[in-house]
Amino acid sequence: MATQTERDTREILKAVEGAAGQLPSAERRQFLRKALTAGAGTFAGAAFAGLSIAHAADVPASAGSKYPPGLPPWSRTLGPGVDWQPYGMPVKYQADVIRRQVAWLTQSPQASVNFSPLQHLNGTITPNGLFFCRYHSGCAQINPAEHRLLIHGMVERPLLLTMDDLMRYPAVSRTHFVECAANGAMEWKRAQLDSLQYTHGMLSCAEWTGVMLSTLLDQVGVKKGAKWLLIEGADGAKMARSIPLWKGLDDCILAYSQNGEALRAEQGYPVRAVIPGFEGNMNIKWVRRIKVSDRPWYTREETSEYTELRPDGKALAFDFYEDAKSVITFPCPEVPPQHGKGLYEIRGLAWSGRGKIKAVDVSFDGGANWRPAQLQGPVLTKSLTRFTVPWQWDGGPALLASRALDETGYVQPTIDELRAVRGDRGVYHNNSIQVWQVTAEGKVHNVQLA
Ligand SMILES: Nc1nc2c(c(=O)[nH]1)N[C@H]1C(S)=C(S)[C@@H](COP(=O)(O)O)O[C@H]1N2
Ligand SMILES: [Mo]
Repeated sequence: MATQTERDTREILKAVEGAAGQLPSAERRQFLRKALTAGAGTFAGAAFAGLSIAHAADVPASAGSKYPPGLPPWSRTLGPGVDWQPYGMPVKYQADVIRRQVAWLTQSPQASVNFSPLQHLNGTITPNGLFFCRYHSGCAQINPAEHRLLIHGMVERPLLLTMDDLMRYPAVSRTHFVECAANGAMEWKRAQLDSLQYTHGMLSCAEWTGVMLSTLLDQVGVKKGAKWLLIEGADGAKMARSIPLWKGLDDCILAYSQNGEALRAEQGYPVRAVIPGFEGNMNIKWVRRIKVSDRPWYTREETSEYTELRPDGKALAFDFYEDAKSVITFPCPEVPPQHGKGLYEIRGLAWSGRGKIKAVDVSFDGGANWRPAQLQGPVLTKSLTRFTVPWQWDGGPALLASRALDETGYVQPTIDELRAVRGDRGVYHNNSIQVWQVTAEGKVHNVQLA
C-alpha cells in the first residue's frame, strides 16, 4: 500500500504533468516561462525558463528507490531528540567550508589573518563561525566580569563602564561589512592566488547589536576643541586607532552582539568597535579605552603600517575608506561551472564604505562590454549587496568581471587605473575589478589583463 508521501508525490507529479507535461514542447516552454516570470517578476526569471534540468518525468522512480516517490532509510527511522546538539553545528557534509590561512604569508599565526570561504557562502550575512579573523597578538580571551571600558580625555564626566552598564544603554542593530585594508594585497603586482577565498576573503558582514558611540559621547560630554577619538583594544597588541570625532558621532557602534548572539572571541568579545565603511583595522576589538582628544594618536600602526607608499615616494595617510568594490563569487576558481555550456546564474557581492551600492555591471569579455546585473535587496549602506546576472556560456573561453558603482557616483577601477595613482608597491586598499578567466575545460583562473 502506498504511503501518504508517495500518494502526495504522485498527486504533485500528476498536477505538473497535467499542466505542462502533456503540452507540445513549444507551448510547454511558454507555460513554464509564464509560470516562472509570474513568480520571479524579473527578466532573470524569464531567461531561466530555458534551464535544462531533467524533468521529473525523465527520472525513473522504481519501487525500491530512495528517491521520491520511494522512501530512503532516514524516512523510515527516528532521528535524535532535541537535546542531541544543544548548540547547533554545521552538518558534516560542510566540513570543507572553513576559514583558511595562507601559511607563507605571516611568520606566526598570532599576527596573521584567516580568510572567509566566500566561495561557499550565500546571501550577505557571514555566519559567525566563518567571519574572517585578523589578529596582531593572538585572540584575547576575556571574562566579561573582569572587563572595563574607560571613556576619558577631553570630556566633562569620564566613565568607567562594566559590560552590564554598557548593555543598559539604548541598543541598535545594524548590518555592516568589515574589510581588512589588506584584502587583495597579494594581487597588487600580479594575479597571484587562484582562489576567491584568498583574493577577497578578508571580508565579512554581520548584523551588529550594541550602543551607538554617539550615545556614550553624549553621556561623557565632549569638550570644545576635541577632534579625535583614540580607541584601544585589550589584546596583547593593545591595538589602537584614531577615529575622527565626526565619525564617532555619526554611525559607529560599540557592539557586543553579532548576528543575534554575543560576539565571538575572534571578533572581540565582549565588545568591539564597528566603524562602518572604514578599513577593518579601525574596527578595534576587545575595546577597553576611548580617549577624546584634539589630535590623532600616532601609533606605530598609523605611521608605518597603515600608510601607502605612492609612486612619487610620498606616503598617503588617513586613507580610511574602503571604496566601492565587487567580486563574482560564482563561478570562481574554487567553484567552476560544472555543467558544460549552457545557462548559469552568475552571483557576486558588492559593497562600498561610502554608502549604498547603486549598480553592478558584469562583463563576459574582460570589460569590453558590460551588462547591468540585478541587485538583490535590501540594499543597505556600508553593507554587502548580492547581485546576479544570467550567463549563457557558449563553452568557449570567457573573461568574467564585475564593476560596482556606489551612491556617490564612484566607479570601481581596474587594477591598472589604481596602479597609475598608487604604483605597484601598494599594499592596502586594492579595490580593483577582479577578472576570472573561464577556460574551455571549465576551469576558472585569477587573471589580470594587460
Ligand atoms: N584589538 C584589536 N583590534 C583589531 C585587530 C587586532 O589585532 N586587535 N585587528 C584589526 C584588523 S587589522 C582588522 S582587519 C579587523 C578584523 O576584524 P575581524 O577579526 O573581526 O574580522 O580587526 C581590527 N581590530
Ligand atoms: Mo586589517
